Amino acid sequence: MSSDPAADAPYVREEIARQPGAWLRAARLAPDLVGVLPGPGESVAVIGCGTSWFMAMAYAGLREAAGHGRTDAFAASELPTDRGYDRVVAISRSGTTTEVVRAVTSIQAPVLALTAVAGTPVAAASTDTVVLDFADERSVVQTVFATSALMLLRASLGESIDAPSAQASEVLAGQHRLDPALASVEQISFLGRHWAYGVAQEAALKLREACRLWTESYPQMEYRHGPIAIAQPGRAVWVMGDPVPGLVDDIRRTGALLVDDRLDPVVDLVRAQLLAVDRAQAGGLDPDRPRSLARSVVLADS
Ligand code: F1P
Repeated sequence: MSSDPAADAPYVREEIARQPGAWLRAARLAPDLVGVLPGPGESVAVIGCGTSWFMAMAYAGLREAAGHGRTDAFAASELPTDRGYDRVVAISRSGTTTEVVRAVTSIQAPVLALTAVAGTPVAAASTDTVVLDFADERSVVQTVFATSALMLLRASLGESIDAPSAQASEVLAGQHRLDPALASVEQISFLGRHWAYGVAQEAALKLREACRLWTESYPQMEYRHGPIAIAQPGRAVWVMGDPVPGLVDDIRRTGALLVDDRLDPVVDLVRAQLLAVDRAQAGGLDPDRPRSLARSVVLADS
């Protein structure tokens, strides 16, 4: 151990804290990327793996809701190659993930790569590359790269990132505190609607990766179709974004702890990231190096 406590802090804590500034920086890139980022009316596929796939899902939901055109999100390994998309957006922090490399090399459409590292195999196989090097990370667990990529894409749809950035700064300054009981619940189900479902998936993944918590994630309206049977005292249900009518009452009846604070879903994700790191450290785990994970999954040729 070092005598400087900051030197022993996991990298991911500093990376989480960098998000409000990185989001603004990413958003400022959008106006100069017209013609590179998907334009209105284009039919678009967005791909990634793990965290990057969940950011793809969120962007796809937002872009369609904004009326910019058909936008489908796929795990990179599931991208159909015969649908005639006008453009593919590939999100990959490392730029080395095998499934993403395979997808971008097998598709005819122009590909925009959003990555943290220049000169990688994903960048080499793509038509255009935007490098968010200021959002690269040392932790295996992704936070600031993924959310900054999403904020760039949100900005490209005409959204201002000022409000979510300010709200995330409040979270990092200790406002919008979570119920302390979340430190010890044995299970959390994250619920989201439309684009927030992608964010809910990412929140659940963050807790699985960093602190090995049992988490699940569902579209809000799906939750009553089975998964609600899991809810009970000692477990939690976390609604990201605004809940649909009646859902909160149904959750309360289960006795599960309810989180329903109606923040911007990506800001709520910051709270989930912090909870994941807190729980990891409380449990003696290193949140930067989750069991069985690597910075990217690079597979042997098969
Ligand atoms: C994505 C990925 C995630 C995983 C972990 C490491 O890599 O493999 O699936 O959750 O955080 O990164 P990338 O293609 O974005 O580099």
